[in-house]
Amino acid sequence: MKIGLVGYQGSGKSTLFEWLTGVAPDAAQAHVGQSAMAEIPDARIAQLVDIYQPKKITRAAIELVDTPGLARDHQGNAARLAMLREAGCLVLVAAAFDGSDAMADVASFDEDLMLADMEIVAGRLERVAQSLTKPVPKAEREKLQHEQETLKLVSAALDSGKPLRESQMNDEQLKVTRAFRLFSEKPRMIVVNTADDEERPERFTERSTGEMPIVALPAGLELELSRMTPEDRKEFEAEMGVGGSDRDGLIRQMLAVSGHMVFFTAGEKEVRTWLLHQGGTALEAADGIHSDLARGFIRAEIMTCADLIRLGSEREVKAHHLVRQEPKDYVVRDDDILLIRFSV
Ligand SMILES: Nc1nc2c(ncn2[C@@H]2O[C@H](COP(=O)(O)OP(=O)(O)OP(=O)(O)O)[C@@H](O)[C@H]2O)c(=O)[nH]1
Ligand SMILES: [Mg+2]
Repeated sequence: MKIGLVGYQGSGKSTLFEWLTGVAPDAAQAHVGQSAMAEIPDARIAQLVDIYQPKKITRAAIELVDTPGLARDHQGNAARLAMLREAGCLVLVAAAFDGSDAMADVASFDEDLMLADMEIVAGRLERVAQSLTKPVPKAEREKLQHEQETLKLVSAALDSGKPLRESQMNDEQLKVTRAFRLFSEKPRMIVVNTADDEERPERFTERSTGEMPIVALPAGLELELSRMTPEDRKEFEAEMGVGGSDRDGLIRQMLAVSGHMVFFTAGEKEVRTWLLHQGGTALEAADGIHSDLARGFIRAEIMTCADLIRLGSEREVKAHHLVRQEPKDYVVRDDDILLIRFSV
């Protein structure tokens, strides 16, 4: 699952990318963008490891994509965003140092997303219109006409300056727009890259909403701190009166904004977290592990991390009748440990 780091030139995208992934971006590749994985931290993993002493620990990861900086005059930005068509969410990195106005960038960014969408929609409308001038079977013609109608609505909404996530569309129309993976429909969050000596980061974060979470941190300083030895870091932090930002929390927030979550599998062989989209079922979870598990799915045996950690062993959880038997369509929850029973 991809998460795009986007923003205007020099806002600190590559700095944030390196802090979150530990991979230094290659300047020679900056114009095409690059990606690296960031493991999703979870404090529960260490507790499960204490219980199972597994041979192997595997954490689910998200793919972060560092993209070329957007131009403030909007020229060429649609092409720069193109590599993020498949991204599950967009993280706007907005500079708030050296006199930059981060919140103005947020507004400008929405415009760029809509401009990119307009290009995509206009291109498709042209092709649809062309197809309709030729003889096509009736069913195909009706499908194209429906698509044309929907795209015209989308185009009108974008023209009036309305991002798609704010447009009211019915399921049929959403099906059409989703296929195009339009940018102004994607969930997004903001990372305000503050100056090292920012005194009131709340002036940004207090504008945070459920629709658009805002985090503020000094990315350059964080990257420097992460390169220090723990001793040097402690000394530096005490001297400068700074404390590190919550890197783990930020990665988890990106995961949540993208509409995903993790579930667990646990045993003596391996303790592991897996990605699943929010609202995903036991069958989809099984399929994520291996398609054989989905094909031969019988049931999922589920306990929660909370119960296991509280009671200390699987045996105790069973003795308390806290292992549930769940069917294919069970909606997996954040704290669930799954064991999939299947037939081959
Ligand atoms: N003062 C200050 N400067 C920073 C901070 N973060 C990054 N910079 C500086 O801003 C410049 C750009 O940082 P990058 O991380 O390369 O920015 P970018 O968004 O990847 O830039 P492009 O890819 O060129 O668009 C560098 O000179 C950094 O040292 C920060 O938190 N504070
Ligand atoms: Mg960069």
